[in-house]
Formats: sequence, C-alpha cells, structure tokens
Amino acid sequence: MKRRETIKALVWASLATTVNVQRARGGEQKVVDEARERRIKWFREAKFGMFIHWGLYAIPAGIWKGKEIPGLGEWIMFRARIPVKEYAQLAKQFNPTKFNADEWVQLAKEAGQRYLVITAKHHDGFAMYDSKVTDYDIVDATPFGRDPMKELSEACRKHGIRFCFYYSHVQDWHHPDAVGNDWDYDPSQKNFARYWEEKAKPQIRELLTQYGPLGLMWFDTPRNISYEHALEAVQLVRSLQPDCLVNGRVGHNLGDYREMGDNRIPEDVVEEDWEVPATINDTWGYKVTDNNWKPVERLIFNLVDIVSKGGNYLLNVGPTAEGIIPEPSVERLLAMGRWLKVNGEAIYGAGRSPFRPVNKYPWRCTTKPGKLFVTLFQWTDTLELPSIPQQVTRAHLLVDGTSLKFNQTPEKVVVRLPSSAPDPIASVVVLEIE
Ligand code: JFZ
Repeated sequence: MKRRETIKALVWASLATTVNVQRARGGEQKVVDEARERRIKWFREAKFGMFIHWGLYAIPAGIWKGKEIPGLGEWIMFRARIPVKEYAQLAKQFNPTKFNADEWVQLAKEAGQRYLVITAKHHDGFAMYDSKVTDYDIVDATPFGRDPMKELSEACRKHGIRFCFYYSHVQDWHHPDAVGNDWDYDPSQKNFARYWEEKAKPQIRELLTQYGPLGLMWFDTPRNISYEHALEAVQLVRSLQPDCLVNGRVGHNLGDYREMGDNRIPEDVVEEDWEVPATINDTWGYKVTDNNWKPVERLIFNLVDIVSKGGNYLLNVGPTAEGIIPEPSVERLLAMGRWLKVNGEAIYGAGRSPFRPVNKYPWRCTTKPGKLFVTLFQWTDTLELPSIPQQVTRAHLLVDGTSLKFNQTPEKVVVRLPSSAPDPIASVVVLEIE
C-alpha cells in the first residue's frame, strides 16, 4: 500500500507543477495539464502515421507446418500453440537482407505520414532491437545481426518523421511469467511481477534511452495489468522522455490520448484526443494469404472521416521476412500521399466538423480558423450545407482556388459546383467564414 501511495504522490507531484485551473464555458472547472498540452501538440498536427508490425512472425507468414493458421499473422505462435523452443528457432532464419530503413521512411514521408510506430517487441516476446536484457533479440539471435530500430530512428530523424515504438508490455509468449502463453507454462505458476522487473521495465527503459527522442510509446493489450504497473510504465516515460506521449492502451486510462479498437472509427465527433490503429488488408503482421487490400478510395475516406471527428489515422504495413513492404500497401500509400500533396491543408492540424452527427452527411468537414474544408466523395452540381452561423465570405476549390458561387440563408448554404470533380476520389471545397 505504501508503494502505491508513493507512486501516486510522485505522479501528482509531477503533474501538480503543470496543472492550472481554467474556468471553462458554463462555469464548470476544467483542469488543464499544461505538460500534456505541450506533449500532444505535434500529434494534433500530424493526423496520419505509419504503423509497422515486423517480427519473426513474418517468416511463417500465416502458414505453419503446411497449414494455414487462421487469424492475425503476428498471432501465429498463439493460434497454432507453437512451443517456445520451436518458435525461437525462427530467429536462426531471420535475415532481412532487403531491409532498407531509408526506403521505409521515405515511403512514410511520400505517403504523408508524419509519425512512424514500429513493433520493438510484440506479444511473441522477440525484441526487434539490440536488447541487453535478453539474447532473444535481432542482434544476438539472428544472422542479420543489425539493429533495424537504430537504422529507422536515424532515418526518421533525417527525414523529419517522429519515431515511435510499439511495446507489448503485458503479453509475452516467450517469458514464463508474462501473460499469454498457457501452452508451455502453467498459469498458476506465473509471477507477473518477476516478468515486469526482469524484462518489461528494463526493456522499456532501453527503448527510452537508446534511440533518441521518441514521439510516443504505443503500449498494447493492458489486459489485467495493475494500476501500479501501468503507472510505473507512464512514470518511466515521463522521467526519461517528458515530451514522449503514451497511448491509451497502457492501461487504467493513464495514457495521453484514447486508443480506439482496431479499425474502429467512431460514428461521430469525439471531443478528446484519439487515434484509430488500422490495417490496409486484414492482418498487422505479414500473412502470405491475406490479399484483402482496402481500395485507396476507402483509405482516403477513412483519413478524412477520422480527422473530421477529431482523430488520427495510424495505418499499418506488415513487411516480409526479407524486409520488403508488400507492393499493394506501397501503391495505396503513395496514392494517399499524392492526394495529401494537393489537399493536405484540409487534414494536417485541422479541427472537428461543426456538422453533427457527422455520419448523417455524404461529405466530411474539417476546420481551421476562418475556414471550413468540405470534402466530397461523390460529385454533384450543388453542395448544400446546413445552417452556418458565421457569414460565409468566399467559396473556392482547394486544388486551384477557383471561386465558386454560393447563396447563404439562415437555414442553409448552397454552393454551385463545376461540372467535373477536381479529383476522381475526393475533392475539397473551401468556405471562408468571418
Ligand atoms: C492488438 C494486438 O493483439 C494485435 O496483434 C495488433 O498489434 C493490434 C494493433 O493490437 O490487438 C487488439 C488490441 C485491442 C483491441 C483490438 C485488437 N481492442 O481494444 O478492440
């Protein structure tokens, strides 16, 4: 009990220096954490990130002993109940000679993704970085012998992309005391605190001290983590990298922002900061049989839809065991980047739609001071918007500034559109407002 009180006192002490009380509208008191407001600024601007799930699971790629294993590619050890001794042998084959950190980061940049989150250790327990805590890592256990996280962090710094880590802090199917592996280890004999002290905490510390400034630590599946352990993870981040964000899956609502379920986009605006982790096909880790690639129209709609509701889109790629990002992912990301090159002003740093519920309308609206960006996915000859309290002073196409005629009444705004859509997928009309 004393330990918990000490930790809580620590957290409040670190928060207390940054908290001030602002009287919000309507008189209720709103506590603003200035440190968090400073930390999260880049996240609200970035809007679009690259998720990368890469590990030993890319070798079987969904197939084990000649059989296709159902479910997510990175879950193959769990779904096929592969014994630790057998699964660990994969490390001897892992030699991604085609891996090129600069190519991956340049793809993220050309896609318009402003941050990159990569699996440092997924649930299988294998460290994709040079860990001193264990030899079960890419430098010590594979013929590859390099640290791809070091190379990626340097490439991200070079190209101005925020480098971030995913770390599975509760599930670890390699460690006898962590959550998840009940086929090699007897759950009744597990001592989670031992895993936490021996592996999780020291590895989180390694990630926070060996790879330069991080944009965020992306924890996953908190399961039944104790409040104390979740708090320790947050405190570790705060003490070592005060500007590094913690995502919502650290546990006990202690993250800096809310993490939605995988591929789960809310129906309407969500007032807090939030992110949707999402796949381009159906799996995170590479799976040779998963070719259910979402059309780029859907991906661009999802990006605009999410931003119009106040969130970020963290879109995943699952590289192969050779270190190649599958071509269908590359094609789609480059197409998103081409769209963003023209229409990015409607996305980066943009605010939530004032028209609610958002899903009621076929278009989406994002905002900036003095501007409404209305993105149309089906072109028509007129765009009709519900009542806008401010005076609309101008309407134009974002792509080239072409002025558009409009009529505003207290009930609605009607904009006349040109006969052909400026973009085959999504076209943006800008309304300038007083
Ligand atoms: C987790 C992982 O198990 C999975 O392998 C992948 O890394 C994904 C990004 O995260 O899967 C989840 C976790 C939480 C939810 C759904 C899938 N959820 O809260 O709905």
